[in-house]
Amino acid sequence: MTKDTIFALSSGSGRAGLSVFRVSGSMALQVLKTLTGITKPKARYAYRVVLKNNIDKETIDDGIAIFFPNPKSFTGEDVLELHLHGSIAVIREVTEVLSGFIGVRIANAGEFTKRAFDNRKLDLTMVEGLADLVNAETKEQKRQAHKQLRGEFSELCTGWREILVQAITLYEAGIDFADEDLPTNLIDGVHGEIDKLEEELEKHLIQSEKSSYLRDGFQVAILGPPNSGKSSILNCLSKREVSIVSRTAGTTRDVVEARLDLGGFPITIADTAGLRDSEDLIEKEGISRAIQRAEDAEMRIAVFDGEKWPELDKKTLDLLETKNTLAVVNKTDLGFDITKGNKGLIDLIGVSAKLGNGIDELEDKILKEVSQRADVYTGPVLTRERHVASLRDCLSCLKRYKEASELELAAEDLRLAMRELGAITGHIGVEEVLGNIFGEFCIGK
Ligand SMILES: Nc1nc2c(ncn2[C@@H]2O[C@H](COP(=O)(O)OP(=O)(O)OP(=O)(O)O)[C@@H](O)[C@H]2O)c(=O)[nH]1
Ligand SMILES: [Mg+2]
Repeated sequence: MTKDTIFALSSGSGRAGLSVFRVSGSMALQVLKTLTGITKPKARYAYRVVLKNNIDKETIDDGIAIFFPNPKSFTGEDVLELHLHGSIAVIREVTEVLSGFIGVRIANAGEFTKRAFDNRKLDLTMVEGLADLVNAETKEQKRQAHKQLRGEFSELCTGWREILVQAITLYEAGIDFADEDLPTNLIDGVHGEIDKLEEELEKHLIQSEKSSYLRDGFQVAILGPPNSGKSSILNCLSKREVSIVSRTAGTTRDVVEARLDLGGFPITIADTAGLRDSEDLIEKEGISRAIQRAEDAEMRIAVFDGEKWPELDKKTLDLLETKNTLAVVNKTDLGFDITKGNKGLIDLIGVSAKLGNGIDELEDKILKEVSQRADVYTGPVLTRERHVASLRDCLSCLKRYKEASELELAAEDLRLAMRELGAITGHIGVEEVLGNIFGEFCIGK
């Protein structure tokens, strides 16, 4: 059974300078012929064309047509790209005309990429890299997505799998020639290789977990006494009025978040309820959420109230005992000297959320903390839970392998470990994960 030819608007919908339609499948050439009269297109050549309606020969639009003959195309099928004007009327008419061809229909979400996967143009990790690239908000996220799309993680998995394939081959030989003894030095050699592999997988899991903030955002929590200006600092950093600012102590109750891009890193900054002893149930809940958030965050900003200088709030001072906590005193515009009476807090920085003074320095300190961690690991990061789960399962198979009492059992554990690695790249049956992954794409991808 031949597959339907699919098409979609691959650029964003709505009014724009350009709209790009992509058509993939065996009818792509026929569509080109009918709408433009070009019968033998040069591969990947940009033709200036006038698109005419196949029924009344009225002009639909003019633009560029490029034909990518299979298998050298994104999907591995014949692909036609039409670059037209980005008007709503053009988009509507082209959609209508393309749907009118027999065997041509609108693509489902992620269907182009699914075909690329089916035709082995991309493996699963690359598909995920593509989804990440499309969704990347910051430079670092984009860099990581490019790596994955280029296949760096997939190569790593293939290398690991290769080690297991060789080990299994040796075991199979041992099982087939059970009458003769398998030389113990061969088995010892396999043990050694598996030990090394285990070590590498563990190292990769640990290093990669450290970098998970690339995907989820680096978490920073702002804490301090009521009225110290925590919400004002959040608004300054995010350059928006995200959080309510008022003279009333205890204004912020819930955790208020803003996402920023600092030097290419995604950062989530959380403003929290002021720390104090309170009898108010809602405020109490807010304070316990603040403390929870402080514990979960990778970095904390402890804000002291400059209005009370040099009195330093005890609860906020205690925070400084926790790792990665930056001490900040706000309201320097009130004109006090932060070098006096600061109780030996050398790393204290003064800011004024009101005037914006010192905010650059605060940003630099946050960025320094993030980039220090990013330098820890430059290899491909495990960007998905399923990668982590498969590597963990692979490791437990390898642990079982070492305890196996018989050759057959040991070989089976190696095979299961290999399956887990294969599941990451999609080289073995993983139907159930496919739906989830391709569902992340919108139509036209
Ligand atoms: N002079 C001066 N006043 C400031 C500064 N930053 C904030 N304020 C004032 O301090 C008061 C409290 O500011 P908020 O940002 O609401 O303080 P908060 O720490 O979020 O307070 P809670 O949410 O109640 O815990 C407001 O009246 C602000 O206008 C500053 O840099 N200088
Ligand atoms: Mg507040």
